[in-house]
Amino acid sequence: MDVLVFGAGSLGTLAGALLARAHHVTLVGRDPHVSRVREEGVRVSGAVEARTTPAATTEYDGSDADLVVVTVKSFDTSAAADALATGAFDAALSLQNGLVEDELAARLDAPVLAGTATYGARLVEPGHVECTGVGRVVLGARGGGTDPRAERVGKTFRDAGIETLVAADMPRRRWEKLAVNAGINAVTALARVENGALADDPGRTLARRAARETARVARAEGIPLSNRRALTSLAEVVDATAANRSSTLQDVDAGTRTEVDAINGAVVERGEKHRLDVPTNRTLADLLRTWEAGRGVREM
Ligand code: KPL
Repeated sequence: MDVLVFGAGSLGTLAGALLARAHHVTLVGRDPHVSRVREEGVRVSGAVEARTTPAATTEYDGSDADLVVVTVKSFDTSAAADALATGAFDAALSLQNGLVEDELAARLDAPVLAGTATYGARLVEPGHVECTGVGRVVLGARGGGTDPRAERVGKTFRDAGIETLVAADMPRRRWEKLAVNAGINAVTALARVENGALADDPGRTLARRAARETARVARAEGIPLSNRRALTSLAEVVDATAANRSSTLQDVDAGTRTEVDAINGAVVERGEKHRLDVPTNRTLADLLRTWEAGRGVREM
């Protein structure tokens, strides 16, 4: 299989390096990371150990591939879609935070599958990614139901030794993941703590409030996500990723823009559509946006 991984951040690099155990992979990312990958390959350490040699480039040249896995930050989705529109793919899989698959699907001339990934990843230095926790990739048709292309992509991931489940209820799973991210990401970034700190109060209560509000908005959108399911999933992820620094905390550590608009911001926006007040998500979004504006990494 020819696989293009668009976005060589921590998760994209980990996915690309692991997929390269069984497939021909090209990583699209930024320097100095890409140059190091070209010279020395990728080193994966931590919960998974591997050294693989995917191809790597900073400029996607429009080459076709069997599969493109999109791992860019949510706010880079439309730019990624514009670049990818110059190529041809049998399928595209989004492994991004937020509910961004529809934006990809609107611009790409390829079937777009939805996915979630709970593998923990951290870029240690150019060419070196640490797998901080073996999770799972779950993927399937964007609108739910079965799709033979999802089965094929699932096999592509499993052939490379990646824990993967093909699911028929992706809309619910995407919202469940959004509830988990709404609970964990902003709180850990603002408090500068690992995910495990949310097992105890006061972080636990704050995270649960944000997740519960998200489940309420999901139900208003017609998605059958109970508060119970959202809170159980939140507790499970906090436990399974206790030692992780969330992707938002990693962004804050690096002084770069966060995905708050696609996480707590998206809950506020969808809530407004249904006249639902989501005060915890609103406060978390406002606090992180204030931090971004203060750092000059947010265009107001
Ligand atoms: O997706 C994540 C993230 O950090 O963005 C979780 C699941 C919270 C793991 O850290």
